[in-house]
Amino acid sequence: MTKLTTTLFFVLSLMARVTVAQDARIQRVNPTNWWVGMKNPTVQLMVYGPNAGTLTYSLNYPGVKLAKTHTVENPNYAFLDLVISPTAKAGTLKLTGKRGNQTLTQPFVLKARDKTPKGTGVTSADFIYLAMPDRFANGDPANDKFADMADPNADRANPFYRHGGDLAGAAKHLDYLKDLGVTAIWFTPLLENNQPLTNEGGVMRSAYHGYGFTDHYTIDKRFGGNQAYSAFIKSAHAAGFKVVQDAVYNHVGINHWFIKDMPSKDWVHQWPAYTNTSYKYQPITDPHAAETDRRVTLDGWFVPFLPDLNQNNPYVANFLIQHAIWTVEEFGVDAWRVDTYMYNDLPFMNRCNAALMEQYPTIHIFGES
Ligand SMILES: [Ca+2]
Ligand SMILES: [Ca+2]
Repeated sequence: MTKLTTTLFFVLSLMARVTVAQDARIQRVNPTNWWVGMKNPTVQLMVYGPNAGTLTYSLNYPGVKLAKTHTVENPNYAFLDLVISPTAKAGTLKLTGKRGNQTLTQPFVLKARDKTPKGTGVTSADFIYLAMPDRFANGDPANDKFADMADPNADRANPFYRHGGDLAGAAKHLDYLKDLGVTAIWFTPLLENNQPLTNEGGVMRSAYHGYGFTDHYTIDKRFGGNQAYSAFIKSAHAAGFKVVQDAVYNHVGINHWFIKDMPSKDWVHQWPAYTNTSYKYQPITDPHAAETDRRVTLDGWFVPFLPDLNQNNPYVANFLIQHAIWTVEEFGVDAWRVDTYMYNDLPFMNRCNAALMEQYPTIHIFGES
């Protein structure tokens, strides 16, 4: 190439790159929907996509105000504070994002609250049956494994692999649970765990236990997805059962979509070198404990593939609290079991529990210790 054409080539490729960089897209909004008539009128939307944080947002919907847009380190995120007045009607609002001559619109659904009881609670009179859905009953062999998932395996002959159990299988065995005298069903987590096989204790194991969320708003398709959970809870309620959800605030799966492109470096607890939690409660309960020991217990990672969320980051805290409320409202969950309670930031837990109980005063929350 001549010098001139070489220069022209570089200028053109630079322009092409600049044009690409200017394009913004919205790929996700979390929560995926909200409701009118909630006790707390505000909801913070996490908007994600290439350069989604560089757009100027607005909306025009009666009774709903965009109070504030927050941007963070990563230009792919915007956090939008919506205030929903008690007079707002259910419907689909359109978020508009503008930058230069680019305009994007993103629908966001505000549902009406249905009248079915939610957060009714469990008591010591209940007989709670803990089931691991992957291992309980397989109602649909077609959803046992998917080639597009990070762990595409299912094999009942291998104790470390998924076995194909699902919500359809559990729904078919409500009579069995009834016969046992069970009154409430608690599943290990059902949220998507699109995690690869991981080395635990020298053995490659699947995430069939469910404690490594990779998308808070999706029930794993190997369990039947969101529709199967709604359907299961409807039939369980109709048969007189309560349903307890297993909540994990402390950590997520290393494959969580927001871990792959974090809003900010402090989204999770970072250490100069990998630091595991000590699994010791004494530094949390002992008023004379050393601060360094407290930090290791609280902020060390549960295992190398479950990053420890920083609940002191206000966007992380809002994300988790809103997800809890969304889950009870969306699915009609009765009670709430909190995983690894003591490894969470305890003032955060108090705020989170208070927010759930403000909306659902009869809900019961119990924690793992
Ligand atoms: Ca299955
Ligand atoms: Ca922690």
